[in-house]
Formats: sequence, structure tokens, C-alpha cells
Amino acid sequence: MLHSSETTKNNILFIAKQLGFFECRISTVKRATHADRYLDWVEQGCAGEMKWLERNKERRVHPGEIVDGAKSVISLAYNYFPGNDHPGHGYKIARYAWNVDYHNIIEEKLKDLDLALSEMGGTQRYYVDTGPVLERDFATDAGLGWNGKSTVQIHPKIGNWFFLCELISTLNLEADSPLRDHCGKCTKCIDHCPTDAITGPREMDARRCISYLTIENPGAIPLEFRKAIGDRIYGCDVCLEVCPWNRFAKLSHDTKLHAKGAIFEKSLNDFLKLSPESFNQTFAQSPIKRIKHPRFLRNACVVAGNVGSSKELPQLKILSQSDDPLIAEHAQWAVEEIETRVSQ
Ligand code: B12
Ligand code: SF4
Ligand code: SF4
Repeated sequence: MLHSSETTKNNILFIAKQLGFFECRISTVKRATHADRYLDWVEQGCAGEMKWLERNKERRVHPGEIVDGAKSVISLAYNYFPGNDHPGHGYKIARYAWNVDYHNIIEEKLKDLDLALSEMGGTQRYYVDTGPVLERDFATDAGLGWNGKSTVQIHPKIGNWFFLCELISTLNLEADSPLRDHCGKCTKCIDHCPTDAITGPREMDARRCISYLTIENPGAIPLEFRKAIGDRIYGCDVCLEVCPWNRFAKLSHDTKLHAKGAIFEKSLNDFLKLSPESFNQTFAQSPIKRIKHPRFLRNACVVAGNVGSSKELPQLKILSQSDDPLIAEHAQWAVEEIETRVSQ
């Protein structure tokens, strides 16, 4: 039986809006529509070193495995768009990481929504990003947006600069209808991806994606991708930036997600000089802290090798003597790239 349907649903939508979510849509608990695509994707090794995507496969494809008696998935969108103009000098950071870690911001809001749903008689689990849920599949089913050819979920009113999260609830709520796919003949995201990571419409080889290479990948960045990384020190926004639906993007109301001055006042050379302590201090509340100092220096070396000048050479030469082989090798690579460039 549907839970005193319309009033309950309207109340949930109202609370979600009050909490600052841009969109809230509902789908029915079932095996994920594209579960087999995900299972094949993992089987083919597309997840690379993200071994956590290979665990809990049965839970990930079915929210009913997470909450006993679950009936509804409530998918939510949180707009993070911090503007088009990139701050900083000589490097780029993916927009989602320009300031405070969104996991912390959104979890607080989900906790409040969970409380409200509990008072309506529901039992919930909620997740943002890190839970065993195919978030985009359920958002697509709920008609929150559609999955673009980039695999990124697009909302017709704000484009693709938003996070997804969801509550899996025992409340039996009326499901919303899916939207039509509005990518049409466009292939901009596929054409512009610097590393050809989007191997076909809605197909991605994470091992080639700059977001994976600079964030999730724990080891050396393969030589074949270093040049294509260009000036991207953390994550990549190319397939989002080129999407025509972003002409509708609206600045996020949440200033905790707008660019943080204390990060962007730093130059590439400043980043290369960060000690472990100053790294932790600079990125204290940022998602960048998660990759830790050595991986960040690794990335900074690649960017310096691509766009740096003789100004970065002294610090790179110091780093090339590092006890950490990951840093030493990337710094040495950068030294050689810059020296070849300046001698030409
Ligand atoms: C692993 C992961 C990555 C990996 C792999 C990306 C990928 N495309 O799979 C890497 C590290 C590369 C990555 C990069 C980024 N990520 Co990420 N990532 C995830 C994570 C944790 C799991 C995704 C996953 O399960 N991948 C496996 C594949 C098979 O699943 P999928 O891409 O979701 O595909 C399913 C859907 O597309 C579904 N589907 C839905 N609708 C339709 C329609 C059709 C027709 C078809 C065929 C399929 C289909 O079928 C697939 C199988 O179920 C999710 C959070 C989560 N728990 O879902 C965030 C998430 C997808 N990432 C997010 C973001 C913001 C990013 C970046 C933009 C960050 C950046 N700027 O650097 C980039 C974008 C790169 C890109 N083009 O996808 C957001 C996306 C929000 C949105 N609006 O879509 C998420 C949802 C996190 C969040 N909670 O907000 N990410
Ligand atoms: S985030 Fe960058 S590298 Fe990854 S798929 Fe998009 S454009 Fe390609
Ligand atoms: S760039 Fe074009 S093909 Fe890619 S997601 Fe946007 S509309 Fe779809």
C-alpha cells in the first residue's frame, strides 16, 4: 500500500527544498536498471585500482539488500556550481573541490531528512557518493535528470554541476517518471575528453580518466597520460565544461562551495613547496586532503612538467632527491620536460 501518498511526498519535497537541495525525486526499490552494465564494467577491469567498487556487488545493484523492507529510493541533487572562471595561477582544480568537502555538508542535511522521514514512520539509510549505491541509475529512474553521454547526470534546469545523494527508505512512496534523454546528436564530451576515457556514449574506462588518474590512482601516473593531464592538478571538468546544458547552470547558493581564497592564492611553485603539515593545513576541510601529501605532490610535478618554467626547476630538483620514489620519479620527469622546453 502506498504511504498516505501525496501529502507525505509533498512534505518530503518541502523539507528537501528547505535544506537547500535543488531537486528531489523518487523511484521504487528494485534491482538497478543497468546493473548488468555495472557488473560487466567491473569484470572488464574498468574500475582500475578502485577495488571497493568490486566489493558488495549484490548490495550495490539492489538497495533492498541494504535496508530490510526498503520500498523507495529518494534521490536528491545539490547544486555546487561555483562559477565558470577558474581562479588560481598555472593549474586547475575540479570545481567540486574548490572549497569545503561536500560529503560533510550534505551528510548533515541527509541526517535531518532522515529524522523527518523517521517521524513519518520510515526507516532509512542515506548516502552521498561513498555508499554501495549506483546513484546515477536511481536518479535516472526517478527522472531527476538523465545520464549524459559523458555518464554524468544532467538536470534540464541546471546542467551537470551537482552532487547526487539518496535515502533508501521503507516508506512506500509514489515513484516519479523518468525523463527523456536530451543529448540528441551532441558528442562534445566524447570529442573533447583529453584522454579518450569516454569510450562510447555512456561508457567510461575509469583507468583513462584524469579524475581517476589524479585522485583515485595510488601509484605512478602512466607516461602515456601525463601530457594530456595538462594543468589539471586535481580532477577534471572538461566533459562537464563543454556540455551545452550548462548554459542553464546557476551559481550555488552555498558559499562553502565557492572558491576558497586561501587555496587559490597559492601558485604552482607554492604547491611544490608544501610540507606535509602545510598541505594538511591548506586543505584541512577540502576533499583534496583525502589524496594526502605525496599524491598531491605527484600531481603537482606532472602539471609543472607540462606547463612549468625555469621558475619551478629549483624546487623540482629538490623533490627529485626525495626518499619517496613516487615523488622523486615524477619530479625528475618534470625536470626533464622543462629543460627540454627551455632549451628549444
Ligand atoms: C567511481 C566513481 C568515479 C570514477 C568512475 C566514473 C564513472 N563514470 O564510472 C571516476 C574516478 C573516474 C569518477 C570521476 C568523476 N566523478 Co565520480 N563517482 C564514482 C562513484 C563513486 C561510483 C560510480 C560508478 O558506480 N561507476 C560505475 C559505472 C558503471 O556506473 P555509472 O557511471 O554510475 O553508470 C551507471 C549509470 O550510468 C547507469 N545509467 C543511468 N542512466 C543510464 C541511461 C542509459 C541509457 C544507460 C545505458 C545507463 C544509465 O548505468 C550504469 C550502471 O549502473 C559515484 C558515486 C556513486 N556511488 O554512484 C561518483 C559520481 C558518479 N562522481 C561524480 C562526479 C562529480 C565526478 C567527476 C565530475 C569529478 C571531477 N570533476 O573530477 C568526474 C566525472 C567523470 C565522468 N565522466 O564520469 C558525481 C556525479 C554527479 C552527477 N551529476 O552525475 C557522483 C554521482 C558522486 C556524487 N554523489 O555526486 N567518478
Ligand atoms: S573527467 Fe576529464 S578525463 Fe574524465 S571523462 Fe571527463 S573529460 Fe575525460
Ligand atoms: S556534452 Fe553533449 S553528449 Fe555530452 S552529456 Fe552534454 S549534451 Fe550529452
